[in-house]
Amino acid sequence: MERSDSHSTESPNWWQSGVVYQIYPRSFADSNGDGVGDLQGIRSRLDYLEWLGVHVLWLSPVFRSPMRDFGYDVSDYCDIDPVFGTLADMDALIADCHARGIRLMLDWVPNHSSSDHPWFVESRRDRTNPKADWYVWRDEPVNNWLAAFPAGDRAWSFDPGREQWYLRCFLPEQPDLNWDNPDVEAAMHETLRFWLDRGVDGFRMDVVHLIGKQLDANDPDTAVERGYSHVTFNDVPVTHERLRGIRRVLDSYAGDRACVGEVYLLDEARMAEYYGHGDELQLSFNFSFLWAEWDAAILRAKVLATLNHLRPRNAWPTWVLSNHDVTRHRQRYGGSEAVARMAAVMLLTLPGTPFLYMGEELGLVDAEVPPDRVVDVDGRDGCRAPLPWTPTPDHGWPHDPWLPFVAAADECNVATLRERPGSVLHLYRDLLRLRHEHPELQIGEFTMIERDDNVLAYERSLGDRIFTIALNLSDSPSRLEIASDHRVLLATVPFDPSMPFDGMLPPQSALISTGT
Ligand code: TEU
Repeated sequence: MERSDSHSTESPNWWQSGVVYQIYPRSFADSNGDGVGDLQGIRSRLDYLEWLGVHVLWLSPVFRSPMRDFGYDVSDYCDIDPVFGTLADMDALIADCHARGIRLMLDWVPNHSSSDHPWFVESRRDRTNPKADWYVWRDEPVNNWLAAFPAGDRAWSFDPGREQWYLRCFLPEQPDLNWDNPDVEAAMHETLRFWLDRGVDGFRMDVVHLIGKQLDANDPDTAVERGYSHVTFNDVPVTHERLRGIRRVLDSYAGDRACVGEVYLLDEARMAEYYGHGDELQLSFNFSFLWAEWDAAILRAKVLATLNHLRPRNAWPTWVLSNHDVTRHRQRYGGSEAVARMAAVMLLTLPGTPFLYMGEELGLVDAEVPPDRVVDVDGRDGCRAPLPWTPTPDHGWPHDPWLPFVAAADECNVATLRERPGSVLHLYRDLLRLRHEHPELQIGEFTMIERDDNVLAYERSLGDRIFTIALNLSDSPSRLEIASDHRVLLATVPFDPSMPFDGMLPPQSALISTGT
């Protein structure tokens, strides 16, 4: 058994002990019947989220936007898009969440704005206006970088007005802000203050590792030939200085305001740098883990690599398997409900903060989106399908939603699964409750149990109390060495809680046992 203790902490912060639930607002709940989810819709469903037991909400962007990237193209950082509601609705949502003890994080998009943002409208007018240097303008492209989308595009677009090229690591309508300009940095800090003053608890920060760039550094030719975008290569020292500036803004507020960065680097060592020395991001996503195969040896290696790089920095890990950009993990892992259940046990018991993506608690896979209903430039519509609330044909949506429902919505919906004890929804709820009740599962030491088969097993402990978590990813039963006083607390297959645990793990199952 190799010990690989995570650091523990006596009184964890909310962003360490909590579980974050990502809402993609367009697809969560529609209050006004326009087919798009909105803030009042979220307010009306807080009972459900409280019943489920999540403690933190992260909303994908709800700011004013022409929606070419469905909100990740912001035209006003300090207002709510009318499709989602009003500033008053946001104030009411913040108040409602806080009244229930739920924290609220918004999604801040610092690398680029919309081309409709007044800053860019002014910047592109000519080469001498006051905002001329707020975006990245050059007489010609100065590197070989590719944009994230449309796939294969150069990261530079020509503007016929200025007769110059501007950098855009995403759509042409998402010009990159020039963070080398201190006025841009100050203006972006103001946008944070705007929301912090209104009481939000923190931010998810979109591609935040892109706010520093070295324009004269080309990406590897081989990567460009294969069509890889610049996003996963961008990693330069100046970004860290800027993250410290952002952190100072957060820390100037009372109430433990926090951020989680979307650091899209597929390498744990480089990702770990973005925590700084307790003075940059409090949390960073871990995409290397998200993209790992469903294989015990691979998952074990990814977990240990993550902890090995974060532990020396006293940095707190995050675990995420699904979000609004990727095929849902149930589908990526082969599609069975057994796998969805095992993944839930893992996600909610690893040492660090778990991020759930709305609908994974229903065991959703992606929707099939017919070609005439495709709206996203990067093929991401399937994981953004509307959340089915009821088994009725409208699935609780007052109007046909903007994207089709998942095929299994008649079965996989909130109302049906809530009424069914033992459903995957109840499993998530039981896991959240167990985690909430037992500090061992939040801040306990972590010890990996080394094995040479397709079983992922580890312990979480505080003092004498030990929780053993085991996932048998194989198709045959497997035995776990276990102390004789262990009892099963939770399992993804039926079990008898009154019986001592004999150590046998059924195939394709996961369990949590405890003893002293
Ligand atoms: O995603 C960053 C990112 O790298 C993705 O574009 C990813 O490469 C792609 O989705 C894979 O298909 C963030 C947001 O999460 C995403 O929704 C935005 O489109 C993007 O930034 C631009 O803001």
